[in-house]
Amino acid sequence: IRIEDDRTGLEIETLKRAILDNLFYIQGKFPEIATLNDYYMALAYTVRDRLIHRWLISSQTYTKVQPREVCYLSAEFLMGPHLGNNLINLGIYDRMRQAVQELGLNFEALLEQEEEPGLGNGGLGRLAACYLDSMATLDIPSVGYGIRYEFGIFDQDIHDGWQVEITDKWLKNGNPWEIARPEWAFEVKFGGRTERYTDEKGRSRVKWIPDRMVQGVPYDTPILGYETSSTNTLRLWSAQAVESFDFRAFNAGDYYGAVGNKVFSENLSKVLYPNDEQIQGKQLRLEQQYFFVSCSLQDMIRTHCDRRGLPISIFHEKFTVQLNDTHPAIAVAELMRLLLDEHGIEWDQAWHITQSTMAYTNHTLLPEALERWAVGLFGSLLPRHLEIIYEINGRFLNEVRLRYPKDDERIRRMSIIDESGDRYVRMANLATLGSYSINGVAELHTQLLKQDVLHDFAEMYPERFNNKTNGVTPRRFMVLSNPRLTKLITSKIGDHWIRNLQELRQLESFVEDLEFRSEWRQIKLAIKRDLANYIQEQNGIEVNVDSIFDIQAKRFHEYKRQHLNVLHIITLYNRLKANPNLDITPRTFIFGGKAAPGYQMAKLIIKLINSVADVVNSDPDVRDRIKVVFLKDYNVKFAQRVYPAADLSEQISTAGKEASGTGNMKFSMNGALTIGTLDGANIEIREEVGAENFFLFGLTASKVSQIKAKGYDPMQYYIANSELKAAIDRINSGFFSKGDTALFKPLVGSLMYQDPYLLFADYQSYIDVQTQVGEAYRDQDHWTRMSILNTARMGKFSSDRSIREYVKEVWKIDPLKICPPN
Ligand code: 26Q
Repeated sequence: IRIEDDRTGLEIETLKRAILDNLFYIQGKFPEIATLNDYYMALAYTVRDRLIHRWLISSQTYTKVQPREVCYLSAEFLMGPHLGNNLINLGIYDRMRQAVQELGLNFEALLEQEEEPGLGNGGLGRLAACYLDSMATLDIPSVGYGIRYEFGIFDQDIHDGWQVEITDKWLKNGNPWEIARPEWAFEVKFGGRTERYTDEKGRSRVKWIPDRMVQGVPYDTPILGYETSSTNTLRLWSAQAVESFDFRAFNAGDYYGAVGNKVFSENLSKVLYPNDEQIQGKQLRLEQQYFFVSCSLQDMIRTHCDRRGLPISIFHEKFTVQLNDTHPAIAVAELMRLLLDEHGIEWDQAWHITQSTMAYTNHTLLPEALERWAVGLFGSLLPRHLEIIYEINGRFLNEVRLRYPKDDERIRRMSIIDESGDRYVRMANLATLGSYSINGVAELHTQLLKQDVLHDFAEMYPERFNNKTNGVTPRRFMVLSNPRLTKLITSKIGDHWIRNLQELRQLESFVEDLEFRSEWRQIKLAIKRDLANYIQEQNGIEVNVDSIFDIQAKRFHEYKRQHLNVLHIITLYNRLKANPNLDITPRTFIFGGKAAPGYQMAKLIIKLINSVADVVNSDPDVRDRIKVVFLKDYNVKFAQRVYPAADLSEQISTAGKEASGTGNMKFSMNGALTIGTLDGANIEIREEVGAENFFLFGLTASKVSQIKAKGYDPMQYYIANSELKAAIDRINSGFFSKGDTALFKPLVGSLMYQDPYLLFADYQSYIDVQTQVGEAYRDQDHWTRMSILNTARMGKFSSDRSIREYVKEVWKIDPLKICPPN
């Protein structure tokens, strides 16, 4: 017999031996006293061992072949748990389950044990994670660069209906997936001043004399693709004090000063800012951005020049940088600085290299979410970068003047510096100007981007603008999260759909198969039962698994309009109170999501949902026809259980506000129907699944701007619509707040007098279509057909398709096959 190596073997006996070996030698425990976490760690190391060989071969191959690579720069990577995903991508999920069970352990409990790395807020961070999976799967040489936050997105608890934030200590039990590489650290400078000098060739150069310095230490996580050996790197930077600085202060006798410097330095990567879509201009945030961008660019240049021995002049031929929103946009100025000041390259060549390297993805049209930094703050932190930005801007505006003479308004709009009041650096303008490609994340979003936020740039450089509709990875959001559906699909069409999601189309031919429909329905029911049990345990609420599971799970924001959903609930409640025998289709309304800690209105909407839940769930008149559930602490791990359980997915943002949405895709892939507006990727989802399999309501984006331009008056709707009025009055009366009429005033007041997201204008249309949903659900057979067709037609929304488009149309990179270890 042949005995497999404990670190690489894939047979069940080998896996069992390896787990026990890691328990002994890594965790240092005998089985008798090992905790669940010890076993989780032993299992995780067993999986990691099997990644490492592929990982080393991958980097060795990249060093040898010197392929063109993409570096995905993102302040957030919302990875979710690694264990299950790595087992899927290694192709040993079932075998490992077997091995674990033969050791007498509970496989599900071990998967559940992993603390998720929540290093992101929501869609943007999760998109970066899906793209890493697809880049590895498609054999694209790539690196993800970001920040190793010690505290990720906060954990959410609910006290008396209110959100309470708890620090996320995700590293408390150690992280088996990362490897620290202190030998590859870089220094990052802050503050101080610049000096001009003449170099040995007599050229005028600039030196930056900082007043602080921080070290960035890389922590690497392997990212294995599905059914391939390509294993790329997620490299996250952790801030550490620079030793020499400590010693200087220490030698001068200033021990406390030295320790203070250490504290300052390590603060940098301490915590993820929990805001999405609303920015505050905090200095620490800019420090974080510059910190990880500088480390990443230095790392690329070192790889290029030192490890590969290539000239800096062809940097842009070997590297392209994708900027995930403007959070890393300082990269434009930093690469210029490195080329000019550290490598002595002339301006024009440096600008050519920079502009040929950077590509920028925009994720938002909301004006309040566009990043800008006060010039004073910016200049005191990054004096050299401000000089460089002024120079870029001066040269650029000269071109604009040549092209559009005497158009001062245009100059003001296009300037990187906003001078309309206090002066700000506009990061979107910097990113746009510094990039060879600028893209939006859904067709509508790209169109509005070109029409609106970046209109002048799109007019001047139309060829640089393009659309890349978002996608999500079917490995995590179907195979891993929905094993039952995966098994059924695979039994009918084989398993190639996991790599080529368009093959799901073959399911269309099973729509007429009665047996198949019945299996489809039973699977959805079984998954709903699981979620119902969870709800019973967590919330103490009993829900009817035959009711419509109507789910809205996403960050809380007024533009996403969770409160429109609440107005529907209250409307149904009012109808039931008025007519206790009303025959309505039973529904379970499920919400999940976090609010930014400083966003009072979003927090008040959470409180409203929980207040309505308390009343509705305990009112005997309702007779269990409607239930309202708020599931706390919605994160990636939990989302994987939620998407498969939905009958109805709520995608109800005001048209023109949601850049794309990606949760909408995850729901629909798992057979939920969507109720949604013509916003973001909803439009394209509806195009794919067919209008007859999608519940559309609401104003279009152009109608929304028209109405706003004419002067929108929500009060007119309130007066004219008795059910809307009754719903609002119900909240106002204190009915949901134990008589406290003040509690929801800010929310109701905002709706009645401003309603910036047009809830009132869309209310009736929403209610009407919800009625159609209720009716459609009664025909279970027809609903099942629609559900199957949703899954069958979602192939476009695989992140593999998005990445293929980036590769072909933006990055121009060739795939590089990695030889499997023998
Ligand atoms: C910026 C500056 C300071 C502090 C925080 C931020 C910040 C952080 C995160 C701003 C925005 C975000 C996140 C934005 C986001 O998630 N946008 C979503 O991106 C998805 C992927 O493209 C889209 O599908 C969503 O429509 C979009 O809202």
